[in-house]
Amino acid sequence: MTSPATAPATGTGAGEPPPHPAWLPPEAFRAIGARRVLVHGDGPLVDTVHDEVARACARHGGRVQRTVAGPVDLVLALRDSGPLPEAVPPAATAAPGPDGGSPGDEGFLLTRSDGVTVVLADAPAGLLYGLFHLVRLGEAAFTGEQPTRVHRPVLRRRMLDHWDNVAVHPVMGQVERGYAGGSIFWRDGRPRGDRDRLRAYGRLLASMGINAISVNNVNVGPTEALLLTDRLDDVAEIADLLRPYGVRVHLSVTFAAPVVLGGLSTADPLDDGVRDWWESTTRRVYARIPDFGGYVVKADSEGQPGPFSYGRDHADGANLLAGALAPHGGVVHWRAFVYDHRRDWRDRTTDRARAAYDHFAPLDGRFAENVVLQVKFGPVDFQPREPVSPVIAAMPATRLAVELQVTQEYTGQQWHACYLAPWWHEVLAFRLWGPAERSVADVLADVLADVLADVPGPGPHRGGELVAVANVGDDPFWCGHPLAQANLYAFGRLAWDPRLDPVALLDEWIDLTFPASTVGDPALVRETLHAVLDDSWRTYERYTAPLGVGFMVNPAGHYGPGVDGYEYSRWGTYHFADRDGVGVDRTCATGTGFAGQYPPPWSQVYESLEQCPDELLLFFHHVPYSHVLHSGSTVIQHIYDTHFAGVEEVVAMRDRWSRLAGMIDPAVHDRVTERLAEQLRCATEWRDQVNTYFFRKSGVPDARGRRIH
Ligand code: GCV
Repeated sequence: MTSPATAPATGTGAGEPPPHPAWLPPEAFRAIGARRVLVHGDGPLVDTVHDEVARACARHGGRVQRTVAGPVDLVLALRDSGPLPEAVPPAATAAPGPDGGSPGDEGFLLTRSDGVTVVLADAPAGLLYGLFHLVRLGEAAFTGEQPTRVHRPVLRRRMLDHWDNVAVHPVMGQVERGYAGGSIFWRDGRPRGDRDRLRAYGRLLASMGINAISVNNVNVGPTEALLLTDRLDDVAEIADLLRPYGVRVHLSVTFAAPVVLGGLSTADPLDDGVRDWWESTTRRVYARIPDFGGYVVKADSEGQPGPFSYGRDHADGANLLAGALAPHGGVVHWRAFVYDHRRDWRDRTTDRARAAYDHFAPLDGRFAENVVLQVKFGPVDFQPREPVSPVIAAMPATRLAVELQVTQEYTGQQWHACYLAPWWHEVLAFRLWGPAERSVADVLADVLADVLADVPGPGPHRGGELVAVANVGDDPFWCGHPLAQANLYAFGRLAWDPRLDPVALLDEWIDLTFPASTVGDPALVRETLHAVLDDSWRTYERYTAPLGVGFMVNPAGHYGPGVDGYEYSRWGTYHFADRDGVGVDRTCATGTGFAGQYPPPWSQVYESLEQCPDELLLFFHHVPYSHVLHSGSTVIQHIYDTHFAGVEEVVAMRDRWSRLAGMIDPAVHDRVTERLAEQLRCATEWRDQVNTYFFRKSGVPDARGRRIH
């Protein structure tokens, strides 16, 4: 990509200073570490809880014990580890309140009475999540009497996918779409070997509730393919390091593995020899990694092999792998990102946005129980604005994972401050069958099926999960941009409960990352971080592609503007701007028919020029520049206004940030300052190229007479 020339050096491996603590600085543990704590229970995850508390107590003056000896302020206890210690007040074990129910295998009960705060869990992971919940609460966990509350994750699996390559890819490098240095797992074909960094990562994952990761790119090259067989030990080592944090490891595999690894002449999913190969290979994986999570597969997509080569469909393909994993409790994440990436741009009859629905909707009901169909949140490709994918509404009999992109491929590549949680919140809150019906979050929330029984909308659904492409690397700040840590944190928390509020999540992240006792003026720090981040996704949207049209990025890496960069390419992402107008006609009446893939009312809303929301207008319609938006502005004037406004907003972000000099860690301040300077340069370039392009196409001057080149 056109990476900014000022890219700072990033960490290079074992033996380096520890990375930035992100949202788990020692100070965030003060409230726990100052208490007398009892940790009750056994097993590796309980040991993790104990070690966390012990470290905090060593630093902040408290003490931790595993059997009762004297009074305690905090009990973290597994209920099935024999009789509860007497330190647990009787009220704490009474039936939970109205939001009750059992905590299950990942939840916990939290209560406080008689001056003792109690976390009770039925399984070790619940205790670990309970501990980090206390960290978030801080002193508030130790005040007053608190009635018993049950906390459980809404989604069962909460997963991050790493697009990390084991061997450096000649074009994509060590991490495909990675903007934070090298991989934390791999370097130059070998394991990176920084065990401390992986433990620190496991800790961050557990603290936000992530319980699954995949450790290699979905584009599986020859070296990466070997992780399934000859190099399984490398995967096992990662699994060993992350297990104490309740994180299960998954592997991206190539559908052609029976051929490229097994020496078979075919990978046909209906061939007996192929099935035997997957079964025996998978048995060996579980013999080595008993809690292995499963496979992630990108098939028949962007050059990856798949069942189409054998005249089979994607249910045949996914069920083959699911069958091999089922006896061991594993799952296959089968990606719905299937489209023709060798299109002729002259052909106006086909539409990339249609592809996932066309391929997968007819297969609903045919996928095995342990197949999770992983669907990108939008129909095209992680743009800053797209409609929600219609596939999510079309497959009630299929378990779904909605895939988000935390790595900022199309949202400023961690050079731009762009807090994405408000965007994800819009996606998750989108009501698939209309304003009174179920949202995307509802569809995914199978553990709440009982609660949702009286929520209107088609169903029942099989439920699902949230998955995202990770944004971390071996950068000292994990994410390149220190403020991009907020995206990682917010994703994890939304995966725990997709209904959480993005502004509240930002507050949580601020409280943990910038504890009040460690910064100059806590109120100013909070206010500034909100001023910089709250609206930053919309700011990014304003200075880049307008009104949902998408893909005006530089094709050489997707950073910075390239208005016609994809216009005459094979990738199927066009805006069709000419002298009269711009946008893609995806209506049923005169266009590609994509609007018809939605259930009503959205099919009618998107079909209708009058009803289509402004922010998606050019995704669904080709309109003249003089078309008047709901906002009252014309399309051309909207383009000019938003691009000028977007740059002004970045100037304001930069100025606000400068006031924090001397108030926070100077290394963080400097890094963000540097990145905001680059963001301003790049936003200005976006503004000038987009405005100039449309001025030259349309010949319409800016009504406010500002400078357009
Ligand atoms: C891993 C986009 C990205 C690719 C990525 C692909 C995917 O096309 O640009 O780098 O490949 O999505 O999600 O599989």
